[in-house]
Amino acid sequence: MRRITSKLAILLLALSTLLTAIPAQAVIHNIDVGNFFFSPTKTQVCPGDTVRWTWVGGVHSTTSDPSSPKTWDSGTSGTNGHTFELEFLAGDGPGPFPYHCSVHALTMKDTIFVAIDCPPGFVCGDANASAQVDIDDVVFLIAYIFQGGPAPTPLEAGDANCSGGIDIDDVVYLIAYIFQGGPVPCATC
Ligand SMILES: [Ca+2]
Ligand SMILES: [Ca+2]
Ligand SMILES: [Cu+2]
Repeated sequence: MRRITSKLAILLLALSTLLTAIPAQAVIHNIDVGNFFFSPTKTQVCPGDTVRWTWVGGVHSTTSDPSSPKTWDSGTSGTNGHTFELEFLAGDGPGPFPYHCSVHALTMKDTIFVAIDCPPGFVCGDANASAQVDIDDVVFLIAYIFQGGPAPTPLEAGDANCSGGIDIDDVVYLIAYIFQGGPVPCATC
């Protein structure tokens, strides 16, 4: 058992400046864009997932409808293999997200849906389930990792850097986020 000292905290602060963010492991949903279709249609995503459109023939765009709660526009492209990626986040809401091709607005239409069976929502990094991420979560995680304290609920909430496990890196990540303007804990962990 290790006792946490202020010296360790200072070391963590120093270490955290050397680390770069580990991006979330997102599911990528591929949609082909061609004459004159999006395929497949009605893709279902969970928060944190990315949709990647790939141009397979013709001049097209992927452009959100005015009624979509999330706004995007790839611009038109006629290059085979061209891609446009868009991440859907919890903050985008439950959708649906209708979109179209700006060149063929009447014939090329599709809608992205948020799946109903996504994992239950929680705040990543909110290890103590207080609904906010702050120094208390750092203390909670250190107690869990080093001192046999209670586990985060759900466990994934403590995986601030979305590495798939909980360790000192998550403490470093949280400290960087809270005190140093580091990246936010991943949207889905
Ligand atoms: Ca908290
Ligand atoms: Ca982790
Ligand atoms: Cu088109």
